[in-house]
Amino acid sequence: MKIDMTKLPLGEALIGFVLAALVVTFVLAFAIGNNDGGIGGEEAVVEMSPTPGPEETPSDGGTTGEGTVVEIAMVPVIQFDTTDVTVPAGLMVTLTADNREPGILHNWAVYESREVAESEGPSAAIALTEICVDCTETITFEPPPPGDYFFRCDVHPVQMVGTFVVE
Ligand SMILES: [Cu+2]
Repeated sequence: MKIDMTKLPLGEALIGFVLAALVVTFVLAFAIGNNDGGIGGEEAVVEMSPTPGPEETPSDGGTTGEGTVVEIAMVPVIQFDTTDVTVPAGLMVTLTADNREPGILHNWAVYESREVAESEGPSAAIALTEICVDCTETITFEPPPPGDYFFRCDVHPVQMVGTFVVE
């Protein structure tokens, strides 16, 4: 029993020594490794580059990727529902003229000016729809350079007039 009592602490002391040595070795190795890393290593820089994605389509009021959409109606009594049509320059215009006045011939025609319309008539129109009754006409045209223009119904050139603005 006495031998066992003395052996046990000795064994524990040995194990403790070995463990301590291992710990010291490990700590030293870790510290050296850390130093090596510190000397040779540089801070990792993660560059945030914008991810290339699908280009966003600019949204312009009243326009689509294909151009500008305009709707105008002829309504009782012998009038357009608006006297001002404004479109951006450089975009094709798709204009729909909706004749909602039963039994009455109308069209929509845009001219350089009222004077040109009155002196030269529909042959001088920059763009125009067919004269028709109870109908809807759609035309596509390239707008003239920025400026103020004149539109009318060729059948009712006094009552049905307005301003076409390209800006
Ligand atoms: Cu008319």
